[in-house]
Amino acid sequence: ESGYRLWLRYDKVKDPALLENYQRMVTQLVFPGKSAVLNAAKQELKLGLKGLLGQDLNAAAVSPTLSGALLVGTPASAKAIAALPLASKLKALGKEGFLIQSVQVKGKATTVIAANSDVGVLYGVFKYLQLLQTGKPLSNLNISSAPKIQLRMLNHWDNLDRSVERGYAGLSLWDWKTLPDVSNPRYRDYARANASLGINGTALTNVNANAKILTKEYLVKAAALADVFRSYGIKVYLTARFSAPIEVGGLKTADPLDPAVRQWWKDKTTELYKYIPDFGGFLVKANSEGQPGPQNYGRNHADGANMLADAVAPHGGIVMWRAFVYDNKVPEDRAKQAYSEFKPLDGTFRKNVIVQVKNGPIDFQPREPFSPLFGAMPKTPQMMEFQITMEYLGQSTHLSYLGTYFKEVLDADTYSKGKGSTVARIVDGSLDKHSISAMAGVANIGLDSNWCGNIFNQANWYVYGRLAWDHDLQAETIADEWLKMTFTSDSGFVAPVTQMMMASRENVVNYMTPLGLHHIMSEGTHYGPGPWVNSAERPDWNSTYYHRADSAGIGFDRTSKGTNAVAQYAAPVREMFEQVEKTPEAYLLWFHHLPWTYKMKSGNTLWNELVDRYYFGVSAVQLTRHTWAGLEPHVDAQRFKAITALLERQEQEAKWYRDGCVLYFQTFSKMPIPAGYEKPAHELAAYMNPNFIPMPPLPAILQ
Ligand code: BDP
Repeated sequence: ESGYRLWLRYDKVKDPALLENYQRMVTQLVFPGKSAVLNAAKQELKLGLKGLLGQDLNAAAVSPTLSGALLVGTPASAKAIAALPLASKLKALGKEGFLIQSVQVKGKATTVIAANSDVGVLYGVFKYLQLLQTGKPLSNLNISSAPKIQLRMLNHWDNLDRSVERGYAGLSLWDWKTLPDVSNPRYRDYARANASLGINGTALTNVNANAKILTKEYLVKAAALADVFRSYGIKVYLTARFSAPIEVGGLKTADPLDPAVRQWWKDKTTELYKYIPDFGGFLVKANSEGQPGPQNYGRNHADGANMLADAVAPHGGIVMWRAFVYDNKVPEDRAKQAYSEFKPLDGTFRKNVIVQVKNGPIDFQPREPFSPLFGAMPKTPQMMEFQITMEYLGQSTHLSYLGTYFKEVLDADTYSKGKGSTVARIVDGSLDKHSISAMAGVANIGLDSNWCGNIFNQANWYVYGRLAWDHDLQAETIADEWLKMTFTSDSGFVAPVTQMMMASRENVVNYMTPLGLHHIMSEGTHYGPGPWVNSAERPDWNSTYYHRADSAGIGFDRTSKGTNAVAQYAAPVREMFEQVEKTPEAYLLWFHHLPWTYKMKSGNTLWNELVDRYYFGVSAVQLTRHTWAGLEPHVDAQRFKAITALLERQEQEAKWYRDGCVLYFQTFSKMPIPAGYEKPAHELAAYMNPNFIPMPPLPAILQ
């Protein structure tokens, strides 16, 4: 029980009555289609039915002849489906949607899984298996589902040497040395897991790109991966290093307006499509954190993106151009930079360019307000970039279910076109009627036996995929689903653990960055507290740049009296953040610098409230540990032990964040830690020592 099987375990249904009922409902498989994708779907369905129900069904019949038939396919691949009156329903489901419906075929009770395309069938099969895995009834089914977002992407920050930038789950899955000759079975299992969520694109390489990926040597390797993923409806994308024409093309410049450079990209792209005929397109980080880009030549982001867009357009490809930019000059407020650089370019991008925006204006912090760019460029499709790998939220050690985080951002109302202009509606393209829509999640997947470094982090991969398919789903529903599929359907387990998960991200916010604090972690690793960091290479890599604590108070004044970052938001969001009384306390210190004695809604002083939150965060983790300890009878020993050890570590580390931050901020507030709270174990100097560790290294079982 290493966790390798993820949520696709397919263990036999435990409840005998339910098993018997299911076995009666599934007696025959009618699945005549034979394309690569349909074969993958069939194989999955057979695997699932064998595991869950112990039934080894062949798929020989062309039409249902028994009650309890499962009829699967498209109207084109299965005559029996074409004969059913499903046309109008199917029409509404588009390219990738599916339906699962209880019907009668010549007097035989039949469940039909149908779609317009083979990949829709694959998604329907996974949904059907999920019904069995989560103990749902199989009678009177009337399910139809279609994705709200077209391109549902994982972004791997994987390097060609197999290291993973901000990866906490081992080496990269992509074994560039043995590709294209060796196809590791993991590639297929990776594709299965993604397809089960509806993820249909993967950018294989780090945004801090290496131009070598564009050479023939590597393109054939990427093509071998694309060959595996294709049967699961997944397209491959690559990161394009802007200076590639110089580095691997031998040109003197990478100026996007230079005809030779433009031609180089066109030729390179044509070559690429020879290897990967359904290549998705390029993902680009340019003029950000030292990466080359069009600004090196006095051009703008649109010049750069459009050049690549022109190269991929004849092949049907797209360009995902990132808005995570900051370079050279340190701005007075980094939170303003993406908007300042991109908003003026609205309307100047080609049709096949989509701007990829991180969820917040800074950088994947435990909590950020939504990026003001969302809704500010109505003529340009904008996609969401979430970070599934938990660079800033405790990496693979801390339990932090990100479903609540993703939902908080997607549900936020930008008011860009009045009330109801949620981030989700901008990202799904419905608000501004865009023809492409996309969402990306920075993957948390590696070679670890459990894929994600921590079994609970599998839930973040899962919830990301589910929300990319349907952002209206609730985080709690998804947690419940994941738990049932990953552990057990026993409510004595599912109910308390769902609650644990739902509270978990707020706990992390509390003991790391409560009340709108941000970017106060240790430098470089981004692990552990570091509010004292003040000597980084760039001022905006310093914690002091962000928290601005002094004897008068704490927080970053982004109101009109400060950097006026609030002006980047549409009214009335702008007014809400401008006025301290109206600003939700979760974002208080993001937008305001306030005195230590500022009176909070609770009646507390700001100082006492801050301390309360830090302590509350730790006690909530303690509670989580106790809850988990009582659940041993429900979980296999291996996974129980692994999670127990991680929760113990999380508690120690939560104290480390709490004590480091509280003691440091106390040097400014000069106010006491309120009575009743346990004293920090050490003096501030001990926490500031870069060699401080709260606990000895991880036990071997977890490494
Ligand atoms: C930051 C990471 C850095 C990434 C960067 C990005 O620390 O490793 O390269 O984001 O998104 O948060 O480009």
